[in-house]
Amino acid sequence: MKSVVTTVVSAADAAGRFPTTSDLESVQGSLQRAAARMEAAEKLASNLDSVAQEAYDACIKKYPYLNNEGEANSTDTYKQKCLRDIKHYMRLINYCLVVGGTGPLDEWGIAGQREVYRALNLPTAPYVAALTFARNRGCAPRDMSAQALVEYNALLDYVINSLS
Ligand SMILES: CCC1=C(C)/C(=C/C2=NC(=C\c3[nH]c(/C=C4\NC(=O)[C@H](C)[C@H]4CC)c(C)c3CCC(=O)O)/C(CCC(=O)O)=C2C)NC1=O
Repeated sequence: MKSVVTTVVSAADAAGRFPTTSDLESVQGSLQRAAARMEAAEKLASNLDSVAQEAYDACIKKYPYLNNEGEANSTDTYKQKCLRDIKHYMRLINYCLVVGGTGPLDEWGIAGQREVYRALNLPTAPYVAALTFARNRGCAPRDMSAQALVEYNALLDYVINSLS
């Protein structure tokens, strides 16, 4: 599993050197943010189903044509898969918050996603709309502390950019 620590250590290792001061500073920075990330992970996990449901509802509201016959939200199976896909991204975000790096999203969410969606003829704009809704919905201190929200939003931005 990739984390901030393994990323820095394996990069130094591949270059045949010990981690530099700036390598160690980047690990230290990440560890200092760990408490905020853990808080975000915990709050997201306890609310993940409703966060995903709201994001799904918002994207279908923005793109109602998806409900038309033959479109990607037209059957019960498609609806379930759409909501499931959004949950996948939220779970991967949760995992990234825990490990302190984007490894889980990169490896399981983002790698190959464009090819998959193209092959299935799925538009990516609704995914962007769903995740952007979640990005604008989180509120500090109501949902989590300001620091935790920064960490959570940064990962949402990361996925949104990968799909935009
Ligand atoms: C862990 C990471 C991960 C992701 C991200 C993922 C996505 C993913 N979504 C899929 C399908 C699907 N995804 C959707 C989604 C949508 N319908 C809509 O109206 C919107 C455009 C969108 C929701 C925002 C639909 C309808 C299908 C089925 C498409 C088909 O069978 O033709 C498939 C094809 C396999 C399957 O049918 O289950 C994959 C791989 N799978 C993964 O393992």
